[in-house]
Amino acid sequence: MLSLRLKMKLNNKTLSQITVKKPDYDRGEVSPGIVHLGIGGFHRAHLAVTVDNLLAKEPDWGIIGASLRSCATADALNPQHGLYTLIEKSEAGVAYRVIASVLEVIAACDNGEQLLAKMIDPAIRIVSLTVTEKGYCHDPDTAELNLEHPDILADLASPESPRSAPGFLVEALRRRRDNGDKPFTVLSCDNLPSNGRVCRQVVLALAGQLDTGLADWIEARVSFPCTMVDRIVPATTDVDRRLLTEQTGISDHWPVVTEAFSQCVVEDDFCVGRPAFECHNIQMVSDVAAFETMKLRLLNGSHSALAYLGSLAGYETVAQAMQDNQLVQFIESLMGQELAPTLNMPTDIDLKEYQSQLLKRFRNPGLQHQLLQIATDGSQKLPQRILSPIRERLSQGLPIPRLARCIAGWIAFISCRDGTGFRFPLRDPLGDEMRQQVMAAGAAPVNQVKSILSLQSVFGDLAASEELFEAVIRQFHDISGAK
Ligand code: CS2
Repeated sequence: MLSLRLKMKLNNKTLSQITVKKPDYDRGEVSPGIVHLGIGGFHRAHLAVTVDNLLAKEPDWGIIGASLRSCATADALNPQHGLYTLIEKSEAGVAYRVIASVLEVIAACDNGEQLLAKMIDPAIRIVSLTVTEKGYCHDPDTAELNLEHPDILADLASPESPRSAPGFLVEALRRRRDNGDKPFTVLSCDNLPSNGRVCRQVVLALAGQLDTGLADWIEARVSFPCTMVDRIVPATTDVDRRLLTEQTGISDHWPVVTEAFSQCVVEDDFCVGRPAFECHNIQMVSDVAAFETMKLRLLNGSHSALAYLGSLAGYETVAQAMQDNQLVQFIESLMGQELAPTLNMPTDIDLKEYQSQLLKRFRNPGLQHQLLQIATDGSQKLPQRILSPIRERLSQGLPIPRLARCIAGWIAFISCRDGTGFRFPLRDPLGDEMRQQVMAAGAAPVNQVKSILSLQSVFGDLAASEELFEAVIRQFHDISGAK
């Protein structure tokens, strides 16, 4: 009976009394081997779970988490000694599991030096990252470091007290080199094409501005494997926390909600060793590019399409939008007609099966995945999800009506107004600039579309494409007429 359950705060002392699935190893034996930058839900539902699976055999791979922007995760998780509950929602119901691989969390905005001290400890052999697309401080079109980014300017002015993720990596690697120590592997787990290579490029560019010898050392000694990491992780809500307590007795400030599905493909290139990931459902390969492009276009591209078109249609969550037959048909044909044909997959991958599995995952009613969560940072996400396939198809003379509709949906999402002002909140590093552009453009749809398509850092060569403009404006009229 729910009301009879005792409410128990999650921490090392109460762990033995927790009745849900929990670690099969002694936490006292675990020592850190990984520093993770950007310890949000995505990491805690993914790499941290894999590490939890392997700590019984390899206890020297514990995780020190770091948040570069906010103190919230550190404030919630440290009193729980890093413990948190993974809430897995699937057709089979809800499964709970306590994850113990995170040993501590550092809020780097207040304690940068503490984070650097951990990063230069030679016991740390991997520094992994989920800092989102914008955390790489690069130009989304060219993937080059943006030397005018405020955080990069700050890091160039005082490299010893960095602010950005590339800044922390460069400074930690500099100190390791100066100490005569080995470097660490940098493992990017973000949704970027060739994420390892992008990360390497921004790190080398920043290091090169500061100390060319350091850039050479990093180039020669540090590996930056690419990864494809996939698991849908909606933001946790108070309702999730309450239900967790009601159903398990666990009082946890920072649980993570996710689906049962999980996939990870990693390039096997680790300069100072790695855990036996291959024994824990991670596919170790020599090249992840095909997997990465498949996921970025079919999953993330469809997600972005649902986020903008679904929000415009009045839905709040992915599962709700997936109840709309017209939208589902659109997503199916976007994937099948315009995205899948751009992919070149190994023969053992069944793309049709992958697409139907995605539709099923999107329908998961347990997840409550907010469309507005996915709609954030469109300027950083759409280049790899939608614009790269557009570029490829246009160069082959192929039609792009559905891909153009995604861009038109994004522009409509940015510019759409209701009685009181803009209809949707816009969380995007270029948000203010884009809103100013559409306001300056006035009410004419042609000008609104042009104002966004002219963003060079997002559209690159496509900014000048008449074909893209024509295709987008047609869809924009269609969407506006349908609203
Ligand atoms: C989503 C991703 O928010 C978004 O942009 O498309 O976070 C997506 O849920 C994950 O990549 C799934 O692996």
